[in-house]
Amino acid sequence: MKQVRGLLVMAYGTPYKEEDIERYYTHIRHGRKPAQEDIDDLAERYRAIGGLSPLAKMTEAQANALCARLNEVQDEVEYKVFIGLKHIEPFVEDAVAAMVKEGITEAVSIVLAPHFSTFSIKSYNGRAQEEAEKLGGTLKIKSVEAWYDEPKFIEYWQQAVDGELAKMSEEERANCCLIVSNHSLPEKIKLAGDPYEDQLIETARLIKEASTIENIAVGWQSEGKTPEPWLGPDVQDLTRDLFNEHGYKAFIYAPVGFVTEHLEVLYDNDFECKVVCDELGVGYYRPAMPSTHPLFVDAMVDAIYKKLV
Ligand code: FEC
Repeated sequence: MKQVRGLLVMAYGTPYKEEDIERYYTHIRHGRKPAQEDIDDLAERYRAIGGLSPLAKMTEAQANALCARLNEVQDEVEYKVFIGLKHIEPFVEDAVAAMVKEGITEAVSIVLAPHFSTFSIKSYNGRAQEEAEKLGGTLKIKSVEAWYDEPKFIEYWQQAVDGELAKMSEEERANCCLIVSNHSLPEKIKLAGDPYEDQLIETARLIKEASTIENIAVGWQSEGKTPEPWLGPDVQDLTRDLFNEHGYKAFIYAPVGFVTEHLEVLYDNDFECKVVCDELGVGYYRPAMPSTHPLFVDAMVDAIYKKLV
């Protein structure tokens, strides 16, 4: 019988039903209940994208696709998948406990977010390692830290961007700009030398190099509702500034820090950025997110393999 290796797939998590919104948001705010106005605003955004986010279903589909592919490309070990979420059950700690309970001693973990930050990937990986230690240290987890430059990840986005260019009129194609973005984080991460911003810039550079797009800009989106300064420029302001400066006729949005359609893409891009484009009278284009595309799944397989050797 083959040895079982745990595959811990970690992701943000989303409310499963409307009543979960308050506790989910409270967890995001480290246990402090947000103002009722902010909870209502979030509930309204979920309603605007059809009630709830497709994220739960997609995280499961991505984790299963990754596990199936890992079992297809090798036959030394059998991968068994465990999903661990940041802000709702099954939490990262639940997934680690389930692996220990099954007697698994070796695992590899990956976060469904390509760019490293102390606020994101480091915190997921830290929680997983801490729980494994707390449960006796029998489970050893090798954690992938970042995969923003994986060649197949870039190839996915290159094809996606070129696919949008092909849909444009001649006039739009000659006057368009690609906005590559990630979730904003508080600006203070830069003080501690966090590589998050540089990694996004590098993803954007690699996409530009691989695709036929000529104009490209880097922006931030989905910033939190807290008073501290967040990384900018925000994608909506950036759209207006680029339009005013260059008179672009169309924008392609590539929110490469995310890996599937969910609230931050369906609302912050497809609604908020589209409103700006409509106001300016320019074309709005947003390619499909990677989700379970074979190139994307293989990019994660490659990142895992690099961690294991
Ligand atoms: O579809 C869904 O239901 C959930 C989509 C979702 C993803 C996601 C990814 C990231 N976040 C990151 C950082 C922060 C920080 C704050 C924060 C707040 C929220 C709120 C919602 C939310 N995030 Fe998120 N994030 C998603 C959803 N995020 C909802 C709360 C309301 C709001 O602000 O809109 C804290 C702000 C605060 O204190 O209020 C910080 C980062 C990522 C990408 C990496 C990852 O996926 O882990 C970084 C998906």
